[in-house]
Amino acid sequence: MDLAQFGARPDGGVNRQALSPEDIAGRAQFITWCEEQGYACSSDAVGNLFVRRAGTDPYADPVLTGSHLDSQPTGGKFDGAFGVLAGLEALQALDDTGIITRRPVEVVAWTNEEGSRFQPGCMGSSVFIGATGMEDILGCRDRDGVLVADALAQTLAAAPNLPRRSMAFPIAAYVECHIEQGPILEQAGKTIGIVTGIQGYRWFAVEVRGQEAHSGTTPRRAQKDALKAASAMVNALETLMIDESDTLRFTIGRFEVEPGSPNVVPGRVFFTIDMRHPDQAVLAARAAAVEATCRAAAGTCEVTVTQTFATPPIAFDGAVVDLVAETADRLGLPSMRLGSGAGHDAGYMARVCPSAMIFVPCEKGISHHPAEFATSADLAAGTRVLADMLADLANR
Ligand code: HGY
Ligand code: MN
Ligand code: MN
Repeated sequence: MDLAQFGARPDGGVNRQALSPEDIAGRAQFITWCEEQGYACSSDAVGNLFVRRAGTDPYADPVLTGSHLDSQPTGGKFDGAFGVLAGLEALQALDDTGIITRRPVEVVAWTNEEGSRFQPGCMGSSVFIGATGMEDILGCRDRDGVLVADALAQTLAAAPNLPRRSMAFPIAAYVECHIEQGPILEQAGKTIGIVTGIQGYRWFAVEVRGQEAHSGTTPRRAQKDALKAASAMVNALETLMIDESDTLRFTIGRFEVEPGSPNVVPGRVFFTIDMRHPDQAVLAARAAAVEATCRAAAGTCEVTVTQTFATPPIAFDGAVVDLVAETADRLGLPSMRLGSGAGHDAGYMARVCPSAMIFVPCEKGISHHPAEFATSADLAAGTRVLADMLADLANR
């Protein structure tokens, strides 16, 4: 609730977009809470924040938990924030119970998980593991033309005393708490989601270029109307993405028309594609047809289709997934296994260390919306599973 004040929206939601002044302020508050608890904070070159609780062996690979502090522009209080603060709560629980671990335990707040202001998403975690290069992201711009390089420099400069941390350091295991962002747990009456994996997803950026013209004087057969071409592409894509089983996900979240004047034939349209599926073969086959589908509907306009984000379906580590299940059982919490429809930083961590996620229900499955809500009891239950798992994993 306190963190939600940073970027608070009048409708109860949160707008704390990556590397924004609101994100910078929220990060500073989080660091203050950590330092008040006596933990050392550090940051790597892409702004990932690390909070370390020492173990008896300072050289042992740490166990990590965490999530992200950035939000969607019309986000909720819990997406990302829960996982970061659950990590801090778990560290405090280890302190309160006097549990000593061999391995250090660290909480991480990954930079720009959402990919809303700057694409791609999971920017901090994918750069950390080396799946994306710094040079690939520093030149990304937001809608106002602001570079990641500049917004990142401002973010790092706002916490000048944070020691720098290397990237890709070895990690023993990673566990992330997150709200489900779907209705499955609530409908099944379960408190804990034992997340088995994350579906694959692809993002595309499509630019359609026509010709501005006078809406009154230009014959329609001579017009190169980028909006009408883009609309034809959207309808053709909708047909391409038909799936009677309703497993395939397809969203056009951004659709910009230029110059946006009532009496000028649109000369340019930019739109985004977000498509997802748990089966790599289905995802790859549909994604492979996107460009041709757009070209076929372009008419007299030009079109450029760029894939901006691609991550395959991933399965989490069986032993860590089973530990989520065993811990929930031991704590007497009703649980079930499920896959994640939403993407998470854990998807990248799974490429470098044994990883898993703990879900808790959110009301009606609403997320990426100001009405996003989870109960204190469910959030506390997820945090208890996390604290138990961290104590266990950090003594292996
Ligand atoms: O897009 C996603 O799935 C994540 O919630 N950012
Ligand atoms: Mn999230
Ligand atoms: Mn999200």
